[in-house]
Amino acid sequence: MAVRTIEVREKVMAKNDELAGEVRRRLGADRVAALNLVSAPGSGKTLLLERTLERLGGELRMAVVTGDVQTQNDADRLARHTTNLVQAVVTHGACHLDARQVLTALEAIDLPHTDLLFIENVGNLICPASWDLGETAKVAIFSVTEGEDKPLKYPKMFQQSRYAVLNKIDLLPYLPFDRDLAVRHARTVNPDLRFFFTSALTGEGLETWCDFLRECARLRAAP
Ligand SMILES: Nc1nc2c(ncn2[C@@H]2O[C@H](COP(=O)(O)OP(=O)(O)OP(=O)(O)O)[C@@H](O)[C@H]2O)c(=O)[nH]1
Ligand SMILES: [Mg+2]
Repeated sequence: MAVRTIEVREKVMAKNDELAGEVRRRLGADRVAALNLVSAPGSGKTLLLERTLERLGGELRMAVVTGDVQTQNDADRLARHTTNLVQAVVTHGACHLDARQVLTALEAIDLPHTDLLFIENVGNLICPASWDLGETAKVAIFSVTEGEDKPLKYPKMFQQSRYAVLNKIDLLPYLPFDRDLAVRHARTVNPDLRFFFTSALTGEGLETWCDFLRECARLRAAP
């Protein structure tokens, strides 16, 4: 019985990888850089994207796919900041997006006229790490209210990500959170992680984040 379960999972993952390859091919054909934002619930993915759309909307052509277990609240929030279509995927209980959902969402996006695609994954520190969506890179977001140990407790998320955003730094004066220790923990599991430090609330650090996105759009890749 156990062996059969593993076979099923392998088949599902193999199919997902095939579809992720197709997503990657389509994004590559139109030279669109795609960032898959992964994090625990509530670390600030949507607010960071809202601020990003506000700041870069006049400059870059950005599209968004958001995944939620239930409701399309995030898509509604994001749609207020862009005239581009925001694609909502409601997973009805699934704890991550999969490549088929992204491939379907791409059908409605004007890829030849898009520089950057953001995928806001379902808030979960475990499942999204295992699913390739055909993205250019994963960005792990964690916030100072979550504790410095999260990279050690959920290493796969940080190993699979090329970038990390430490968000809610406006709260640092009020919390016993050691920022250097958090970075050290993250680099223990992935020494190549490139870090951004942001407050999506106050705007601190967002210029560096936006410069990075400008570079992604210019290269049509993740630097
Ligand atoms: N103080 C502070 N609060 C923030 C910051 N970023 C987000 N928040 C707040 O944190 C809460 C969660 O933010 P969201 O943007 O909804 O987080 P999320 O990661 O998209 O959440 P899910 O999609 O549910 O996983 C909201 O109340 C935000 O206003 C920040 O930089 N500083
Ligand atoms: Mg969200």
